[in-house]
Amino acid sequence: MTFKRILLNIVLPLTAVYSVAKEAKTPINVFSRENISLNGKWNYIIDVQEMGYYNNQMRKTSHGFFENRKARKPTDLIEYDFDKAPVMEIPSDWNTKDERLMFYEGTVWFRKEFDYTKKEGKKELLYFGAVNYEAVVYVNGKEAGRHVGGFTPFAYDVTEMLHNGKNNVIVKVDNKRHKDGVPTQVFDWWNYGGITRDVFLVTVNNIYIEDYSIQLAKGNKNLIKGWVKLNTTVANEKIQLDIPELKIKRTVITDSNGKAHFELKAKPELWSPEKPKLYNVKLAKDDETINEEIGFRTIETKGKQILLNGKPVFLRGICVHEEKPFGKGRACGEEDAKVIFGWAKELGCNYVRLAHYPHNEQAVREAERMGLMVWSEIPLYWNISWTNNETYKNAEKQLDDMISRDKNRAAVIIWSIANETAKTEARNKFLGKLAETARQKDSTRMISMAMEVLSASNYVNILNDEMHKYVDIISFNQYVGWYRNVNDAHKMKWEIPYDKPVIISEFGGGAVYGRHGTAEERWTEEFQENLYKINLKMIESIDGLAGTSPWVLADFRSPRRPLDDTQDFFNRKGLYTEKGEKKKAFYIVKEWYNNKKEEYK
Ligand code: GCB
Repeated sequence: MTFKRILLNIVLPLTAVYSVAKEAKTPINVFSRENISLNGKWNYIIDVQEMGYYNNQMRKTSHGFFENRKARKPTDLIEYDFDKAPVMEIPSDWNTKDERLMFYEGTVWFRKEFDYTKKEGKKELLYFGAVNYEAVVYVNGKEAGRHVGGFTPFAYDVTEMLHNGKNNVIVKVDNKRHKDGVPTQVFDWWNYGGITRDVFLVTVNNIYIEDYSIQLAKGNKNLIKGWVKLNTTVANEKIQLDIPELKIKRTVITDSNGKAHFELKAKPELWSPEKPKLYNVKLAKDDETINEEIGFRTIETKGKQILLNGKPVFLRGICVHEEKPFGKGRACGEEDAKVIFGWAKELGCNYVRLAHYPHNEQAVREAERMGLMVWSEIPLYWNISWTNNETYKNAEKQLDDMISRDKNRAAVIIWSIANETAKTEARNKFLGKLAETARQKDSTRMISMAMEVLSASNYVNILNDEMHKYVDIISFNQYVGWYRNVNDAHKMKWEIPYDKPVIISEFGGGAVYGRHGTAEERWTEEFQENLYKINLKMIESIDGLAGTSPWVLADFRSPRRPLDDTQDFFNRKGLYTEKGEKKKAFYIVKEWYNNKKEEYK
């Protein structure tokens, strides 16, 4: 080897390391930090065969679309041009924004250009609220990182990749379904592709507050317990913690892990659906201040009861998909949440099951402000590859990111690890490990998962699931009246042999708004109304019933629902239509919830 070659061998890898971004732990509460929004207009190119990434031998192409090249001379051959490509408003799904993409599952490239001036002593974290399903992120032609999983945030430290003047971020987004993915190839909701949540450049100091946890200690109404963590393991750094309304002002000091633990005696007014009291909490380090809104409440189970702030509570819930009202695609942000949760409140809810994946952060914050308790779930749905270790890692990462993002939300009372998974040894092992991880991450909340009771011998439905050991709440979905015969409902008995609270996490049936007929005619509002009457009567007798979340708040898009003139690619089990029109069954549930409210006063 020549001297030059040896030198290159040493220098090249070093320059490569230097120019590549570091995956940063997603900074908590990006909304309250100094940031530059990269939302808005992005150019996009549809790339069915991924020719912007692979050559015709399916090897990585040497000139990918991430290079953002331009034809300079008339003889140049470059077969794409972001400047000429159409524009999409981000955040959004691509399916409802471009007719050609309604059913599309594949790759679309997005590009954002922006002006930037370097800031001395600051770091820039490129943050994505969510990209479905896989994202490869480039900054000025260099790869910053890649991320898998469509509903959780991620960030890269791109400080070294930015320069003064015009910069670009290019993202290769791929929403293809995979057998080993989370979720897998089959799921009953629309596989909206795109950059579906906010994109920010979050500006932080070199040493900054990366994360914190501030909640009541488990079961103790007078002790606030928590920690603050810096991005580096530096000791003796001071952080100011201020809760003015509680007259708390503290300086906490980091240990050698860059973390400061604290306990604060206080008598906060407790957060509840009736009075969702939130306190302004300030965390400051040097010239950076983060403003939080924190609610304080206790949540626990006692035998078959759920206790909120020490008192038995009935979860008057509804399942909700993250769909924009009026059929306009993936929901994101406060305004959408206000409408969606407004519908739930009108139904008389104090609780929402956010199905079947973590919803956007602003939605969870809005639920909290509106006084709705939250069940938050990861998309471990139906036929997961239980023996695949990569699948497990993916699931655990999504769980970890969900808990990490929303651990300060008083509204969140349940972490759900799965929905309707068939019982096998491998599944129990996978889910058992996941449940233990959830508990380790957060021992203050309840853990659950939607189990199943699919049939009954002699009309006795027995819930028999090994996972009962791992969960705090026994939840199951049942579809008597829709997938099972409605006439059997009054004969049904339910045996749930565990001393834990029971939630019916789903029940319901479909109806087309405005279609009328007899209670025997499927798809009519009368059919759905009758199904609800019969179900509510049936489930009243379930021992330990502590809550329900009927399926579902509003009609939502699903590729599994093609029946023309009835479904038209919408799951029609909504109590509302996607436009917010109320079906007859709405009033049945509303009345039942009114009664439950009185009962639990
Ligand atoms: C279920 C699933 C839910 C479906 C629903 C249905 O059990 O959990 O995601 O959409 O049934 O409508 O069949």
